[in-house]
Amino acid sequence: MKRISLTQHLIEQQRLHNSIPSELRLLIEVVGRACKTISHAVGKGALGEVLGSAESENVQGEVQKKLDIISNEILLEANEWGGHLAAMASEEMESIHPIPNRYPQGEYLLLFDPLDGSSNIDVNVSIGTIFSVLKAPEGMAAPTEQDFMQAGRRQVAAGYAVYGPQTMLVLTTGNGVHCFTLDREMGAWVLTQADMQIPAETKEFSINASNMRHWFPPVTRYVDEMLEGCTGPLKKDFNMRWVASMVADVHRILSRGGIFMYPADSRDLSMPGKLRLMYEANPMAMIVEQAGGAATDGKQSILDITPHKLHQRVPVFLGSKSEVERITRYHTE
Ligand code: P6P
Repeated sequence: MKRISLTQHLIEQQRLHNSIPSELRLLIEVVGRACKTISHAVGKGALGEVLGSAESENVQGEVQKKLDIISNEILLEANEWGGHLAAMASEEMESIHPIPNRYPQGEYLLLFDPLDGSSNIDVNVSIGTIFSVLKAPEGMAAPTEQDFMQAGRRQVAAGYAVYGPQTMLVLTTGNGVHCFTLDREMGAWVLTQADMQIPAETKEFSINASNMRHWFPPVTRYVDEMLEGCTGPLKKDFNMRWVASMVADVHRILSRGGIFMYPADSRDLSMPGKLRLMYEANPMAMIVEQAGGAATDGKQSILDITPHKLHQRVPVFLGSKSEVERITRYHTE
């Protein structure tokens, strides 16, 4: 494959599809640069005094890791001066972060989970940054949380960086999913896979099986059938993977197929599942659908859900289309 940079890719995509105005291209390049800085901080580990927990909790009531806060700050500082954004929202911040008055306000809203999978930071397992881009409503003056309450179908871009053996950036602006690898010597994102496609069939599923006793019947039926393997109705054996880092699990699924599940369960009906709609489920759902896969909450496409709260949770079933359709069918039967 011809090795082109993120910038050249975005400019060529703009010529092809007229879907990446210069302000959006600037936004994506700024986020890409911020992810390089996060990758550098993450890569230092103990040498950079960045491991372990901060003395604080986030809005989810989760203890924040030092790198959660560092990554959040990196994204805020990288994006607030460019004039392309009206406001930002983050898993690590209770309310939205309007662009300070000293900077020009742009037409985009940026949402992110600055460092997803942070329970894995201190044990050197892959983690990542997830981001979603919406357009600010026409005529919006001072941005409010309500301006962010747009269905995932309205995202103009979505992506993630995965900090693993390689640092990679996976991106969609609505015309396919494209993957870049960080060339550390040049400090540049280089296109290494265009038009990623998720295989429709798979033999691999991802779920935290320790929650099995809390699952609702459709999930229990679906997983039981996979565990029965070639002796059961599916007549083939399956494999299980659970990294407990959504970015790592989704990247594997994008690369070789699979189904990722974080269902609601009987423990707390007010918190359906663990993953957040606006900056985890929605961006990953756009990426997966653009790669020929599917993403539902068990009933409908995640991208069609009308959001009500910035940090609302949603059950997630995403990946190989035939498998997502089957477990969704089990929920509606
Ligand atoms: P559990 C990480 O904290 C995260 O939000 C996702 O990245 C991951 O898929 C999930 O939670 C892991 O949850 O309950 O298995 O620890």
